[in-house]
Amino acid sequence: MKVLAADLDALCRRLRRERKVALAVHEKPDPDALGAASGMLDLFAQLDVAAKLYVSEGEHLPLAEVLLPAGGVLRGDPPDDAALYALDCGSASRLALPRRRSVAVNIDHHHDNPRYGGLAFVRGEASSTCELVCDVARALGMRPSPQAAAALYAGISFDTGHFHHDSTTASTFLTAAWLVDLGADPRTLYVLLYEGRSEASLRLRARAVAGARRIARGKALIALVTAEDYAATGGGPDDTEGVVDALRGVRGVEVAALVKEQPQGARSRVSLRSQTIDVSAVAAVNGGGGHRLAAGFSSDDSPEEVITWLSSELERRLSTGSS
Ligand SMILES: [Mn+2]
Repeated sequence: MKVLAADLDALCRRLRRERKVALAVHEKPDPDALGAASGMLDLFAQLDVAAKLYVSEGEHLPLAEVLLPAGGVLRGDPPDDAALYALDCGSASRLALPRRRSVAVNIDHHHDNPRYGGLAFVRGEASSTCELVCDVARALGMRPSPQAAAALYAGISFDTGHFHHDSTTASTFLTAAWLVDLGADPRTLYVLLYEGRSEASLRLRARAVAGARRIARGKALIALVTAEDYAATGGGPDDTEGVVDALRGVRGVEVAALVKEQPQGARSRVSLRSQTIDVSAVAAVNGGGGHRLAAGFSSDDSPEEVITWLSSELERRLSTGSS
């Protein structure tokens, strides 16, 4: 029999003993966070443990009707007697919960996760939290339901840029194949995640790409989306998926950034993608975070102010080659 890593073994023992569990994910949850929640809800259901996902009022849950089981989510604070599981969240302060409270279990793949919580199952090199949840399921000898398998596959696809980021390993493909075998449909999930966008979204993305600025002799491209662009196209801040990846894919570009004006909350939101330097360090200067090659941050400065700062920061980092 294969010997489990100590943290995974401890987690499996703990899962079997739980009575009542609250799951939580990072703010502005993505399909990896929600897929991981769906996978854990399914495991707890099979283990006969009461579990719900808790999120703050007003937090948008993308593709929730597909990724999450009906009745699996509650708004507001989790009950005090439930063990709190943090999923896909690199820092306890970024959980999408109304109040901070102590984390019992931390399951995540952010390389800068400080291993907070009573028990941390963190693998900085893993493609996604969904892949880690699959590792947990296999360690328990359990198989996700078809709905959970679909949600977990969606999370892996999303966090790997559909199986092409450098975190994509043979295990990632084997896990994806396992999930397809259990009922995840690759075609349906691809359409759901990457197609079926509105015409407004296409026109908004076209404007963003057309206006992209060259920094550091073309080693960086920065695109800007403002309230004016939303008004002109009918699109919104959620309609820019893929812009930053398209910029990064240009020959000679090492870093791409998308700066978005936000109608609510922080004034600007920035997504960073890199082929070389560590952009999570750039995001961290502004209180953001993420992965080495994909990170982001929010700012109360105007988009133009953010671009000015970002331009000189990237100019400096790309000229010295420092990361
Ligand atoms: Mn993730």
